[in-house]
Amino acid sequence: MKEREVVIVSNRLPLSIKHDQGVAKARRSSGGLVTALLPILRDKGGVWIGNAGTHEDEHATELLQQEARNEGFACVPIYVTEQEDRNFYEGFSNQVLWPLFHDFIGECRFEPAYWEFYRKVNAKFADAVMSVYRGDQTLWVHDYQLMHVAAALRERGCKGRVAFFLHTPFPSYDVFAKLPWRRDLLLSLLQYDLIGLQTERDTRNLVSCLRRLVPEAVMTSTHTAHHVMFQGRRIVIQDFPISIDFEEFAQAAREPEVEERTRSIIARMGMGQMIFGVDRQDYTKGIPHRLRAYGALLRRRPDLVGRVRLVQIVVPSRQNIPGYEALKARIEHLVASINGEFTQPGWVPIHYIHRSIPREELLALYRAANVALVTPLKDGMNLVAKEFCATRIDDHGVLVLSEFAGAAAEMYRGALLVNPFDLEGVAGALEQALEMPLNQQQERMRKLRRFLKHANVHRWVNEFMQVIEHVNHHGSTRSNH
Ligand code: GDG
Repeated sequence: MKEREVVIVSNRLPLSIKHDQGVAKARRSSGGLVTALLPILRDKGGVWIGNAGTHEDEHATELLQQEARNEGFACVPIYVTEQEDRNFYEGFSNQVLWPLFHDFIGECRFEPAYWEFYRKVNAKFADAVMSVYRGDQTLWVHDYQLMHVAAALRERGCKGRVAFFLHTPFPSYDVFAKLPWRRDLLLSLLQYDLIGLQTERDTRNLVSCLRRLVPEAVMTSTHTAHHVMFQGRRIVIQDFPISIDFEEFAQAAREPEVEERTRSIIARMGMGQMIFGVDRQDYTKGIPHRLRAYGALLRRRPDLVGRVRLVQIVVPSRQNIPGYEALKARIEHLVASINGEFTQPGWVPIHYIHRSIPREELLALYRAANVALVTPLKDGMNLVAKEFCATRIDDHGVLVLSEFAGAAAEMYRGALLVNPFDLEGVAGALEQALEMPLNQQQERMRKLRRFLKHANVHRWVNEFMQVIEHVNHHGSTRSNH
């Protein structure tokens, strides 16, 4: 039997236009999702649909399509207007769904126009899907920006398999219930045949929201999945914890350039130890809490002054959205105040880098760190935690991980789990990590690496694809699922 082709739909295309000395060029973006999905598109054949990230432009379309062909797949770029971008992306996606799904109700702006544009732009994505849809492809839509695409597809007569994966957490009923369009959004979601979430916590939350808000849906559960019968269709809800390309990271960590940069970082650190953090500039990542916990550590352990450093990278993100700039000011105020309190000639406690760094430098920092400090207040998964372990080919280093990151559900045996709101608790875990004997570090790191080697992103894609393949056009699955 010929394999079904795949259509991937995500907010952004895995390609972008860069200007090199005034000449526009299309480049493939790096990132785990792209690495994981490209082999599937190449093997089965398929199309990637997403926002081009530029203004509508025939030349851009040509460049993007040419570059996609070079990479072995096809693409359909979508162009959104400034007004659509403001209301759909900056508005509903990032000032309603993103904060709500991360329990930041105070950051939510429930503007009716946002919801209207969200559906309108999701319908634009659905139109692009219909332009390539022949009735037999598997459609796989990604993330919180596109929860309404299946509903728009159904309105356009699409009866095929449509799957969705949410990269963020799904909140508990008490939080979700604040959304003015709570039932409408769930009804949109129920137009998918398969809804994949990061963790069991998220599937449980979605199921309990459905129970309360869509009581006419009939729910049953097996040990692997939840099934919802709704309007004569069966929808599958299942957790698929996303991962990274473990082998690729482990191999890249061995590259001579990374080795060289690692040696150079360690040499510059002298005899001291290094704690490392890297995050997008986002209030969900808990950067101010982390800085305060590190300050608390230095205050309670004056002997560490001069002997430990925190290297914190903050990558600028979503700068047009209120709240993100204020966060930058808050972080910088804390860095200045902690550095002001503890700096000594020749030693600065926090090395703060506010920009993105090249991948080789990131890998070298992972390798040179004694401790990775990954303390989001809430996170769908958190790939940094997994990347840190994959690059530790020496089996050294300690991962201090927030219990509110999806990754904690899988990595709790090897990491030191913390509540990021408990500053003294995080300071205590840092002390434990900095003092952990090498043999204990190795024991923990080996456990984590063994797990990640197996639970890698290729397995994630294959498992997801297998479940979609078993979901029939009416959304039911074969009895073995
Ligand atoms: C969403 C969910 C979920 C970061 N700084 C640099 C850099 N990075 C790379 C990291 C990592 C990625 O960015 C960040 O991934 P996360 O998973 O930590 O976070 P989100 O961007 O919020 O992603 C999240 C994920 O989707 C996947 O489902 O895990 O919960 O929020 O890969 O390495 N890369 C380079 N330079 C940097 O400065 N080269």
